[in-house]
Amino acid sequence: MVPGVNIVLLGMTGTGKSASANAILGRDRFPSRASSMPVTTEVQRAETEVKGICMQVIDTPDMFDEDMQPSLRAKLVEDCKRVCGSGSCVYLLVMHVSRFTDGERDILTKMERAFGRHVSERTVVLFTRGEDLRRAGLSLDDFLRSSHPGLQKIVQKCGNRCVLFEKSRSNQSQVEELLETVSGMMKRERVSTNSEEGKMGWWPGLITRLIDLIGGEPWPADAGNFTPRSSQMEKPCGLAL
Ligand SMILES: Nc1nc2c(ncn2[C@@H]2O[C@H](COP(=O)(O)OP(=O)(O)OP(=O)(O)O)[C@@H](O)[C@H]2O)c(=O)[nH]1
Ligand SMILES: [Mg+2]
Repeated sequence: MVPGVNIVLLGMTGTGKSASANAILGRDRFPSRASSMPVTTEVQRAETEVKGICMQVIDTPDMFDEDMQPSLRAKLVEDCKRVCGSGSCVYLLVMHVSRFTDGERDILTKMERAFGRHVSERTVVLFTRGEDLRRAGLSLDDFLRSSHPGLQKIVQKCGNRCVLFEKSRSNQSQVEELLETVSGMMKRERVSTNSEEGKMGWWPGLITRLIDLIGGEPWPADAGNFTPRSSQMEKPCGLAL
């Protein structure tokens, strides 16, 4: 197995981070439910493998909640970084299409504070509740064109990388779209000679493998259904490329 990439899900409570993480994993690994209180309270991780690439999916609580104690936020950010280890990270900013809230206006600034000023270059905006758009006869592009300027700014800053998830759609096809977006993002980063990890040497190798493996072959029928061996569950994906 080729060691791997960290997929970190971030966003406000109730946006569907855990549901989306489960869709990526192809199994109900993380609790996800309707609730007036935050459901996820700790950073949690699980692994999956797609075409030989180990992906560590990292689900997080809403760590950008204004009411959260700064010390707790700092702990969650540290937990997240520790779980990621030295592995490459892709961030999914999870938002739902039904509302753009005040707390989300400066979410990228908060993400930059927590994970570094280049975080938006590695972020894909993942919109949930795609069925709400479908029912209204709107495409994601239609939605974005008429969306709040603050949301448009976030999407632009993330290189216009967006995907739409919905509960009733096949996980496989939406996860495939997501991974295509991720591999496109990594491809662009490969041509950038300024990337910090590029200078470290392992990032280009991983990107090449991701592009070759994800982009080059048809999607396997069992994608997302990988059940990690217990030893793999214990240790985060390394980067011994
Ligand atoms: N209809 C619909 N419901 C969704 C979708 N995605 C998530 N949900 C629902 O939204 C609710 C909240 O989802 P969670 O995955 O628990 O949200 P979360 O972001 O992990 O929330 P916290 O753990 O509290 O931060 C659940 O009832 C999900 O089933 C979607 O695409 N469509
Ligand atoms: Mg959750």
